[in-house]
Amino acid sequence: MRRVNGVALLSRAVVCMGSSTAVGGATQQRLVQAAMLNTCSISNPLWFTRRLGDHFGLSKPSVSCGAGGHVCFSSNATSLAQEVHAQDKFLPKDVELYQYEACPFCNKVRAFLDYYKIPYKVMEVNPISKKEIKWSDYKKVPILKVDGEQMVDSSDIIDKLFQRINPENNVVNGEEEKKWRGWVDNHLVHVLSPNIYRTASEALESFDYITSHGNFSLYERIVAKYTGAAAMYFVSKKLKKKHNITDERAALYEAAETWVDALKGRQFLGGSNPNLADLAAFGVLRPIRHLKSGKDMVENTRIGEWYTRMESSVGESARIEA
Ligand SMILES: N[C@@H](CCC(=O)N[C@@H](CS)C(=O)NCC(=O)O)C(=O)O
Repeated sequence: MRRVNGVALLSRAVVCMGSSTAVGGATQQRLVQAAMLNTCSISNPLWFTRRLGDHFGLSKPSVSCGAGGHVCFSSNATSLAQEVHAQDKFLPKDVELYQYEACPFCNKVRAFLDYYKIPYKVMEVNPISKKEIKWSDYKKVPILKVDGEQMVDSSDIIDKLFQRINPENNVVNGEEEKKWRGWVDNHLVHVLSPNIYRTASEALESFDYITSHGNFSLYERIVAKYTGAAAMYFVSKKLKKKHNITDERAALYEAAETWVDALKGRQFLGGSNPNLADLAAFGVLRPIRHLKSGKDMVENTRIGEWYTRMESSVGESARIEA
């Protein structure tokens, strides 16, 4: 039977539905290191789960990921309205996004590119071999190549692109926008994994989505779907504790309501048009929107109207054929 590096597969597959930050940084590093040392038959989900369990110690530090901009901005600049049409200032010839389809950080970058109508090619990375990003020293996704220049880390990528679209502005974020971009990376993303792997059927649904949208071989797809779902069902319970979540759905609903409250009756956090925080929140929620957790969230909270406004504001994908 073909043997694959199971921990690597799973750690990479799961990261993209919100776990990367939850199990990120040092812990993820350990997973990958462990993966390099251990190979196993991934036809053995119990082994798989146990190995994962070994590496998900609750005492391990949570690592925040890519909290947004470091630069200050005037409050007027929080609305992106005028900039949507400002692309005559930024006309890259070739934009390539190396990504996992279901990765929340990649989806943040996609939401930005779509909103700004910046045509981009998608290079779907195989989470097991990662051969598509062998050329890079950076081993995570997203990676954006803009006319040959490598950009990494979703928030940094967005800051850089935003600066290029608005070269005359030497400031990027208003305080409110910055705060909520941080909230997306440091809170909202952590609430997603316990929800999408909450029950066995939801874990299967999520892995069906991950494996059918990702760059997996047929064999990898089948094995990852079932072993991944089983393992993540258990791992998500640990993640819940780690992030002090008692009721994952309640936490998701609360996050959605918190977001709606932050809008303070405005169409978007940016006012009449989305700002970078709107795009970030929309980006990370987009992959779960049509899973059971996303449907529940829309049915049970007030977030649906904002989400629908975001869908029409972001519009069609700017993705072009690679
Ligand atoms: N702070 C980074 C986090 C990126 C990240 O953790 N990406 C995950 C996928 S969602 C990853 O590539 N993990 C490493 C792996 O798959 O091996 C960002 O915002 O871009």
